[in-house]
Amino acid sequence: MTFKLPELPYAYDALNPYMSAETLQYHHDKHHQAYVDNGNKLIVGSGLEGKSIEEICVAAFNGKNAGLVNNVGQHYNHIHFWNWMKPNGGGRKLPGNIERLVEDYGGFDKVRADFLNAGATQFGSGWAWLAIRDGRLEVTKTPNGENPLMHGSLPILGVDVWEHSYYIDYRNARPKYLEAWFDNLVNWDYVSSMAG
Ligand code: MN3
Repeated sequence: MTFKLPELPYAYDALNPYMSAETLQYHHDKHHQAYVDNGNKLIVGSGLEGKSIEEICVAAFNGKNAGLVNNVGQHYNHIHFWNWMKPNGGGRKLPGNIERLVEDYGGFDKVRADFLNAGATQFGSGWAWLAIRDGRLEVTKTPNGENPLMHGSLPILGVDVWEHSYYIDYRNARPKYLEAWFDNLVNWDYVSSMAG
């Protein structure tokens, strides 16, 4: 497959004041584009050309192909990251399938606290996640371009904690970024669609 940079699903300034147009321009146009370009180079001759992006994530991780793990992993992560956000997102009103997973986990406040803590404690670059394993919600974190697919669960929400995602707007205050992101930007309908 040939990887392609998707359009942002909203205007660059749509997520103000929680994520600036400048952040989105660099993050989408430069960083995500670089993962797409590197992925297209690295997939050639890997034997994985005909696979889906989800299959490539898993096969690259199991085959210890670090270049593909990070670049195709990041492509997958960012395709969804743009959609995990929307203007006027966040809030405590959850779609039914997500509400059930959250209640089973221990409630909204526990999910929020564990997710923010996972993001704050991921050392260096990476992601914090809500994922589904064996029908139940789990909160995880992964380094660099890895994602829950590579660890046997289904990602339904992920937040990018690479500095390129928050440094322009929040400088070193990663916990502040995580709170603003979770409370004001999360597109729960997209989370719901990923949970099936
Ligand atoms: Mn990123």
